[in-house]
Amino acid sequence: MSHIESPPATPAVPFTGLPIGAAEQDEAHDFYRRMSIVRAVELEIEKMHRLGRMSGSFHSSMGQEAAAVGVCAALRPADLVTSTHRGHGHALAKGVPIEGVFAELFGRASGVSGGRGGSMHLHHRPSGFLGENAIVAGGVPWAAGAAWARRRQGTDDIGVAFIGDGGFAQGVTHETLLISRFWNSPCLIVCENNGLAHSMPSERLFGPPGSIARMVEATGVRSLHVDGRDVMAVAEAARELVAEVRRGVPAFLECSVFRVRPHSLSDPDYRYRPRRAGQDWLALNDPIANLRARLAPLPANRLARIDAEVAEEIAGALERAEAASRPPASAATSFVYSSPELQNHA
Ligand SMILES: Cc1ncc(C[n+]2csc(CCOP(=O)(O)OP(=O)(O)O)c2C)c(N)n1
Ligand SMILES: [Mg+2]
Repeated sequence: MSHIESPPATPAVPFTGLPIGAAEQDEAHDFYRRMSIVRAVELEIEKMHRLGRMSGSFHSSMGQEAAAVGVCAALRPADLVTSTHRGHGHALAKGVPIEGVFAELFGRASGVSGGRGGSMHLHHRPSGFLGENAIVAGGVPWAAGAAWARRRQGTDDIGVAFIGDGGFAQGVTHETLLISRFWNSPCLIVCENNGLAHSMPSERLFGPPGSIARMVEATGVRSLHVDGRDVMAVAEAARELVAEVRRGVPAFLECSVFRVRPHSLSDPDYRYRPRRAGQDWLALNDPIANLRARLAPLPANRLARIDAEVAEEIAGALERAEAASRPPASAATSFVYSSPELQNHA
């Protein structure tokens, strides 16, 4: 794997991928499980909103699961991740507990942010998940600074900032890349290029998929572009870059992905793309179905077992999260200022 030639972001050519070899079977099944968890959690969140049992905003990462899971597969628990408004997948892939995510979205005290943050402010220090950030590219200097601090403390932990293509249009991303190189901050920026920043096509700003990675490469920062539908390829690219980042140099990874759902629950996306764009893309390119097909010729019961286990895990986590209590009114002013309570009780 190195530079993959620009897979189209919209609508993509059917994606097949190579069969998974024997040596990669265990890992691929693990990736399948992790991507299935992200998908199932977000489907449940959609359902809860439809039923009026959950409130607040929600940005689905359906179709982008392979980027989150592939990148986080290259990380250690102590590595630090920052994320975006579309960050459930990043959180879950980094190991944030499912029940804590659901509870957060239900506004329960047992939520990972005490029920105060909701969908766009998940954070969980014990998993190395510093948090999501609703400010586009706001997580970039955060990850770079945290990584730099860890390096000064003598560790080889790294920081990873997920951004969207819209995040690459933010000046702070470029400033952070430059200063990370200058200060040797071990920081990886992962740009999930889903072809749209809300309704703005990324091609209009940057050119075809892969252009973002090439722009970064031109600044002298090591940069790869990978097909974000292929979790195996993402993990391979991420591992290659993470190994370098751990030595104290920043790096950049562009993943071509696709946003299946509208920008958010309330977004009328039919105004700027065909009504069936998401469905049509998923039918041909679903990263989970694809991996399933690449694994299926071998023992299919192993996949069926994973499906059943994931369904059971999600159902249990959802039930327990919803049954938990809300924070008491008397705690309304907690967490306004920094306090040890903010460290996820760890
Ligand atoms: C600094 C800033 N400007 C604008 C917004 C409003 N906004 C929220 S999401 C979004 C689009 C982001 O696009 P992208 O980074 O590609 O992420 P995606 O939604 O595609 O995952 C915008 C403009 C914001 N949250 N923060
Ligand atoms: Mg985008």
